[in-house]
Amino acid sequence: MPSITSEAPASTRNSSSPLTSEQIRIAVDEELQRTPFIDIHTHLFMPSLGKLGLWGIDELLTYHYLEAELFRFAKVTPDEYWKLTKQGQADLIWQTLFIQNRPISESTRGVVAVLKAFGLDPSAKDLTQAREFFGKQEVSSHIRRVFELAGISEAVMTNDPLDPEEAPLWEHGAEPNDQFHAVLRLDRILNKWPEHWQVLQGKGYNVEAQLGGQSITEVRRFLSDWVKRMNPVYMACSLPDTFQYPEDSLRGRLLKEAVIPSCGEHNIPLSLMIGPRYQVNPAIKLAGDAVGKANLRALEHILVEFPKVRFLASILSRENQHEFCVYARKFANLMPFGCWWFLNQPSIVEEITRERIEMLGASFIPQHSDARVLEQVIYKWRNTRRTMGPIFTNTYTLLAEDGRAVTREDIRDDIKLLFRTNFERWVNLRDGRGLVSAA
Ligand code: FIX
Ligand code: ZN
Repeated sequence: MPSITSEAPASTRNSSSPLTSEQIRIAVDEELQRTPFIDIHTHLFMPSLGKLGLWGIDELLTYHYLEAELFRFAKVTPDEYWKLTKQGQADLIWQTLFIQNRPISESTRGVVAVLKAFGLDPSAKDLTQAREFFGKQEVSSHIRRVFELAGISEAVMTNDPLDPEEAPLWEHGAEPNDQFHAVLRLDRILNKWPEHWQVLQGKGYNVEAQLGGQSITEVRRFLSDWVKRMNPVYMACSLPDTFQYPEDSLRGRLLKEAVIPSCGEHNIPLSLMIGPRYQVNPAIKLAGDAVGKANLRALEHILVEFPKVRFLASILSRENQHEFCVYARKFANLMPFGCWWFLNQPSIVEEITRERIEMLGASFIPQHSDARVLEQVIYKWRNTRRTMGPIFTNTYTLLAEDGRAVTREDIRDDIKLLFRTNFERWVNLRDGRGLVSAA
């Protein structure tokens, strides 16, 4: 597994001379390999958040993507599966998807790539060797090694201020880590206010079930308190495929009157992740979510109403991607990111990325991993680099054919823009300049 080298490849010495199409291909692959990416959306956790952080072979195998695939092959019912121990579940998935059948799906092949990256046997008849290896790892040094193998410098987390396990860790002062950035995730507030308003009330915020009285002011105070506590690079929420805006609803009011104004006040973006059809099959738990085509007029109305607020957005349905790309041409305060979840398949990543380059140039963020288990970043970013190589080679070959000489510097600068600087600027990370003036 190539790791990120600091020294530039020998052929970079003439980085400003025009490249032939074969040299373009080599330069693209080398610059993709040597540029450390920022992983802008994951479910990974910094070491001080303890057991929330998942890693090792049993967690890799019981990933909800693989659980969904297990139920297609094995006779086991979900009820029977959930009664197994974590190791029992992992053993069943290994035997079913990796021994009795061939690991040819994106997610099963990913586990093969991770085992290979650590020199473990991807054809082992059981998990003894893998469990022994991961059992010996110390989490902080393991994280550094995994990030190096994945070619990422840092990962952006998903942090839920209303998660009963996570919130106390922050309230007691979770130690920051320079390889992780926090995100204030607001699904419980925006999508499940009826079930959660009393948690805020119990923490001293004077809020009400129907958002009466001081509720909006108090939600904004809650958000400000958590911005101070977490120092998030952005706020985020996932919204269903049925999401409408404006909407005369608790969610509509919370977005319009509290969350988006708070992002403007704190000069941080709001990430809108639109399109899941939640829990179409609750029996398989996290694996039970599906996808639906969203009405992107909702996104359009938000962008028009809040021109001074910066938005990140990822849309889950493949059928929404073209209009999503057109919206990014209309609104400079919209930063499209990633090929999310069911879109993170090479065949679809290629289609989406090519149309984004054709319509947006290098003014978007091509990918995030959405990793839930630490070592997944190794295969998710390996696959991204493998898919992006031919796309960028084609892009620069066309530019050279149409008459503009292409240098290695051009390629390096665009890869850095796409996988680092666009995000750094958007969230004012380090000395980034916002691409859109702040509120
Ligand atoms: O809302 C989200 O952050 C989604 O990415 C997750 O809920 C989803 O389960 C996932 O991990 C997809 O890759
Ligand atoms: Zn996610």
